[in-house]
Amino acid sequence: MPGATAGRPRSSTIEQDRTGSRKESTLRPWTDHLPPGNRLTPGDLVSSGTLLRSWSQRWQAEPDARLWWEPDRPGSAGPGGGWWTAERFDAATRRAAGRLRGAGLRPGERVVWSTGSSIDAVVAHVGALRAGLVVVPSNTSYSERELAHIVADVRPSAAIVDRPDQAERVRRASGVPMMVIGSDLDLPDADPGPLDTAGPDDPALICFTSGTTGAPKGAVLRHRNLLAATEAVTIAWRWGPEDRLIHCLPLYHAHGLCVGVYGTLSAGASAVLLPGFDPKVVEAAAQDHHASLFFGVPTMYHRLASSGRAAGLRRLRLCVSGSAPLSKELHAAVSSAIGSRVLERYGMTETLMNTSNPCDGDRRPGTVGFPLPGVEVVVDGADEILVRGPNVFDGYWERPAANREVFRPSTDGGSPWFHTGDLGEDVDGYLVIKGRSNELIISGGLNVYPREVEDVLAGHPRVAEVAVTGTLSEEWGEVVTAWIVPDGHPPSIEDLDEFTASTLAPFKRPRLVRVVDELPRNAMGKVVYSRLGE
Ligand code: MCA
Ligand code: AMP
Repeated sequence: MPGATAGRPRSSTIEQDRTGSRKESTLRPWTDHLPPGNRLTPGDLVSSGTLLRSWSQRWQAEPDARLWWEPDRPGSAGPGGGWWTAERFDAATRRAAGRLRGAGLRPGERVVWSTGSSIDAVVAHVGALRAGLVVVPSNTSYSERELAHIVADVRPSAAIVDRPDQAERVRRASGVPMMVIGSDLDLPDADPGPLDTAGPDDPALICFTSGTTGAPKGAVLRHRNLLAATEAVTIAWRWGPEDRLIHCLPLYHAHGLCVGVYGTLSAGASAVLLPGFDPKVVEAAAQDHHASLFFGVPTMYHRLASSGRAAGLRRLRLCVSGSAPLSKELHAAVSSAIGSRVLERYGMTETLMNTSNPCDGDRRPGTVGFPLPGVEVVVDGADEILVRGPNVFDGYWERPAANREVFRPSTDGGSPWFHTGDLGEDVDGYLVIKGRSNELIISGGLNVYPREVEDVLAGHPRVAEVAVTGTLSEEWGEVVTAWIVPDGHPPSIEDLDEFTASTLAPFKRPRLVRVVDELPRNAMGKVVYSRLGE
């Protein structure tokens, strides 16, 4: 079982890299994240079995607890915005599970879930999990080509979407008749039967994440992975019932879903669920709702700082940044505006949260802290970050070759290590991310794989050769840049936008075009990315 770790945590782990060189991890031990006197063991992290079981017990015990607030949605058929109590959420998710079962969906079947941020969407998601379905979150901006890949790969029985154009796209992408359901689950009520029966080893989510081959792969996350990762962050960040999160991240990525939504429910806390990110709305919500937590990607912090609204987060207890590197300059600017140090952490779709700066203690800018409870992290002799623990997935959906590549046996007889592809350094017990072992571009917290964009652009009639890189940007971290050897008149950005409209999500489309006579290549004929622009 690749994801499991047993026994007491080690403060030091020795591991061998692929070339056989050995390296010792001296990162601070995960026990340093625990409150004084807490004697947690890795087994405790997963002792409640699944998130669903612990949530439903909590909802029954505290039915009046406030869970979610959402603004009034103009045009919504459902009840206006406001607070959702645990009792109401429990009942709504039961009803949702019943409707999905009544529609013929059975435990273990896959359901694509591609929605904006709303309570309806959260209810549909949790209802699907309660019915034992495997949810496949999918970015709402994916084109028909990107959706078709996911649909062909996981062969879902249904899709839950919240926009008519999205429904149309899913229908066309599937190529076969498939049930497409609105996120309000406007289906006949039915007896849900037994709920929350999924076990710790059952798959809960299949999250697509791009691979170096350009074809996104589905990371299968089991219920025990979700539970271990959620418990770890709630303990490390002292997340409790008094907390209130401003949630403005998309729901279809692990950051917004597995940290924002699951963490809120596990901590018995509450969240203000915003439909998107707008600095003015975030500032107002933080004040109006006496929020204590904010989670964002660096682009959000950049926009908060440059709009002068970061100070609106001053009353918050904790502001967390992740998904992409937070520069020391932005860290300093935001920390001074909010009056406390931003807490930076490091995660991945395949592993959920790996390391974090401490909630109590020294938060070091430019670092992502040290392993979260239950997680083991080492930097091997090739500087690659390796991870194992109960949070780590155990493979991509139907991709044995890729799984052999990313999981390597350990030399200590323990679980195999997951090779993250991230390069790191241990600086005085804190992990510093130095880059990637491949050419991944991170734009606004979203991953873009150059190969996928290159493959699409190569089909343009006036593109003879193309290479794609990221260009540094203060706001986005990196912006997608296409280096083009034209065949005739060079295509403009607008030409490329039009050309990629039905094939690439907007965040993957080039923002800059550089026209060149030739691409720098090595003796093998491979493009040397580092020499582009020389
Ligand atoms: C939107 N656009 C983007 C991006 N987002 N382009 C490049 N990179 C992006 N990330 C496009 C829009 O489609 C639009 O295109 C144009 O940029 C301007 O849109 P704008 O309104 O300014 O953008 P926005 O809608 O405000 O979005 C910016 C955002 C968003 C709020 C930063 O990208 C976002 O929510 N990012 C967070 C992503 C996230 O959750 N990542 C976690 C995955 P056009 O002009 O053509 O219409 S990583 C993860 O989950 C792991 C576990 C982890 O560690 O957290
Ligand atoms: P994803 O595959 O979308 O889950 O993105 C995960 C990747 O985001 C990681 O492999 C890292 O490269 C990057 N990442 C996440 N958090 C951080 C961080 N705090 N600093 C730098 N990179 C990060």
